[in-house]
Amino acid sequence: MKVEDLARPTKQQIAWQNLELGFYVHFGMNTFCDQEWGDGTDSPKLFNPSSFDARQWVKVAKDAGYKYFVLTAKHHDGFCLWPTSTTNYSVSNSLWKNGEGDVVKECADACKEAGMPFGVYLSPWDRHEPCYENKEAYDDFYCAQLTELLTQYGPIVEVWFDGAGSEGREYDWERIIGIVKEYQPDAMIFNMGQPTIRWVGNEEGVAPYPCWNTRQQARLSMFTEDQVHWLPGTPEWMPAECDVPIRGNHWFWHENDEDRIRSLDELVTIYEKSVGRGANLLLNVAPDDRGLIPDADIKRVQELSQRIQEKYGQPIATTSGNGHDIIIELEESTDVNAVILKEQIADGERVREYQIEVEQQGVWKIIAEGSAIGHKRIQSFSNVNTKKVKLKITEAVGEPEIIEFSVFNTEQVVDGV
Ligand code: FUL
Repeated sequence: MKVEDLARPTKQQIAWQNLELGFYVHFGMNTFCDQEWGDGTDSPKLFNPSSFDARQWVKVAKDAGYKYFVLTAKHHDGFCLWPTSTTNYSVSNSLWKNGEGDVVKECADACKEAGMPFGVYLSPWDRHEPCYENKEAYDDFYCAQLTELLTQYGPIVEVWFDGAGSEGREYDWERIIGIVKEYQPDAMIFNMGQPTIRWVGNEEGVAPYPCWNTRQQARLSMFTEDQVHWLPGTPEWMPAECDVPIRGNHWFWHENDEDRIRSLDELVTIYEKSVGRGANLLLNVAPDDRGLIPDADIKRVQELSQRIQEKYGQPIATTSGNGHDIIIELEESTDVNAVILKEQIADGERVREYQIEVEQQGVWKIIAEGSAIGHKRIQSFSNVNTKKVKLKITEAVGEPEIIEFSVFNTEQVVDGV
């Protein structure tokens, strides 16, 4: 392959990849019905959070270092969290705020105040809407909903098109994508139509390695092995997003369910296997039926952010540069056990194979190897004592451009963090 043939990101994709960590919020009718997939028959009167506070949600995210926020404006049950003109099945018919409330607006406003990019999830599959059976009528309906969301709530960072339930169903993607491009041209489009970002292929928060930033192997949903059918003009460069709920297999809140909260170690591993493999991590933390994120989830979110800081907040040494061999010389012999690598993705994924070497008694020794670097690669290895660490790129397309090569000892407790 020639360097000019490498796929390259748009500046919007680069900006999105730099966000790395997203906060996903599943909230809606299911929150009040102890279920994950409502069938669209639950009464809107059931939606009635007693202490709803979108600012609390955004604060939890912001304080823990999340850089974007995605809300389920409508899940598969069809219940809309904003006062839409398209259906009565919405907050307008609930008891919450006497039907005057708007969850989407409160989230968008809280995000704006916090400087947090805001995104929306709008399920194509709709189990409530009677016109879902009629393709043309539902395309109109869905496009009207999307237009409301993309025109009334300020800038949107990402539109999350969930493939679940839509296996085998055709929507008017040309028209849907046209709406996104018209009203939110900078928004990322998740996995359907003419996407700019793709689903990683599981709900465990784990990217395979290597996770090249190209379109191969994308799938529509958990329920089919089929690849997604995308419109012509879909870009070659297509970074992955790893979505995962903090409570195992539960996207929505359920009572007495705290024992599903993933352990800190599991979450750290998820971070290392998502962000550490060049994907974004979209961690779902669900508010309860009061409309608040429960303390137990907040505690775990905070612990995770602290652990990430402790491990990767402060490198022993860092450098950058172009070429096939990049060496870091430490001030003294030190125990090291991890590196972070980043390449200049604007110029494509040039690195195809690399090794990490350390010098011991004047001899270079290979201690780790890999292929993709892309936006970010976190790689751990057994503790090794050395004064010199080398990134040796053994296969590349064109000249490698490394914008970060950092060395860590992740077992060392960093003062003051
Ligand atoms: C899936 C859905 O079916 C789940 O309920 C959840 O919304 C997840 C993010 O995507 O496809």
